[in-house]
Amino acid sequence: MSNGKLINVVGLGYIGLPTSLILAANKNNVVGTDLNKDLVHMLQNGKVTFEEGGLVDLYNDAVSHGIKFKTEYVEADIYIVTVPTPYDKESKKIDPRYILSATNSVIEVAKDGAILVIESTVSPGTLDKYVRPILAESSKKIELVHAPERILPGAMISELVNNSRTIGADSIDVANEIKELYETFCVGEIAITDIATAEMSKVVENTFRDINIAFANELAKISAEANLDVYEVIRIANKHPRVNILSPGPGVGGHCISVDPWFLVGDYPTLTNLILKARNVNDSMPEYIYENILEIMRENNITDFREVGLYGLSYKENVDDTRESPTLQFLDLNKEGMDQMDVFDPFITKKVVDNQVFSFDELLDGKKLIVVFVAHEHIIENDEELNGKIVFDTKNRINRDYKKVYTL
Ligand code: SAJ
Repeated sequence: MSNGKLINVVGLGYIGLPTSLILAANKNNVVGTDLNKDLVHMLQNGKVTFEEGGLVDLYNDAVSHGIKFKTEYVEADIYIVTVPTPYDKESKKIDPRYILSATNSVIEVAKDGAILVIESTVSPGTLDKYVRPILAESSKKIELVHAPERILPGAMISELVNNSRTIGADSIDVANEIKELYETFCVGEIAITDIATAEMSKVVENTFRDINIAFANELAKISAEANLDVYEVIRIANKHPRVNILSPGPGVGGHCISVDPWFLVGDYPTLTNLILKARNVNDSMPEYIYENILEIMRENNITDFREVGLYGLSYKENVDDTRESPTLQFLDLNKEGMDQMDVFDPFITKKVVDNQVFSFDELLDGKKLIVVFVAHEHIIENDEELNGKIVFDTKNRINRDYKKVYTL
């Protein structure tokens, strides 16, 4: 691109920040906008706002190419909106407030003929229902595009470059202009389709994954009942050329896999039996972990919950995002003894739960049982610190030497 067009990326969170940086690092004129003054101030003063491999180097590259960070929207040719899309926990329907606010702000400052690219994941039909009517009322001609991202937290930069992408647009010319923009950094296939299909495919991708994780979790319960090692069952079954069973765990967290299926359940309640059941299976895992902890305590004559420590607060390995994390789901159960279990996560330096401690030594001190909810590189590399302990390794990743290890 870099044909003088200005790109305003709106929402500098887990998706928007890497996206704005990689666009700028690839010679696009970019302004990153976020309403959070502290966040913008950090970015204006040489600091990135979350942990992600390669993000600091990308930030420095983007700054050297002239990226600017502001709290206001600017007059631009292309807007890329990456704001949160929460859902209402009761109705399971999308809460479009941030999308609507971003769209209204874009209309205020956009050049006539600008392109509004919504990357945020939305439930199918959202852009037709909420965004198009606002654009239609405006005297400016603003083209709408939906380009959902597929990047995996923990591998964001490489996935931004290598993953295929979807461009949903109303016209091929607009689609090609945005395709060209993404091609300045993306080497993956860029598939062009209509907006509604782009909305549905994104939600479907994450729902597919949620169902497959639920299958692995249900298989863990069955194998435990059958006195079988679920990991050996999966290892053997996955040798089939068309079988790829995922990994059981303590639950499904994050702002994507645990959220997007609910968009379909909320919009199609009479049709989403399998999707709903899979959500229920995954949401049952924290309680299943608690039952296993009680069993392990009984078996090892541990009666004091203060002798149980929980490792991991983020929603998955090597990220600092705690949204919907299985550990938080577990603690939200408010079961007996949970308030006495220390919790530690090397990635989480802010206090997010009452009984959080801030060093691995403090977690280990006085504990007989350590429950591993998240297999960060940190505990894989420091497994010997667990020697002599009883370990409930819900991710089946910890070296078992010199430890009494339980798994799912
Ligand atoms: N999990 C399991 N077992 C598995 C895989 C994952 O229990 O075999 C758990 C993880 O521990 C975590 C949760 O599921 O708690 C989700 O983790 P994830 O790595 O599956 O996915 P996310 O949420 O980090 O990223 C997903 C990705 N979607 C797909 O893989 C289809 C990513 O490509 C999307 O861009 C992202 O959602 C998103 O933003 O939508």
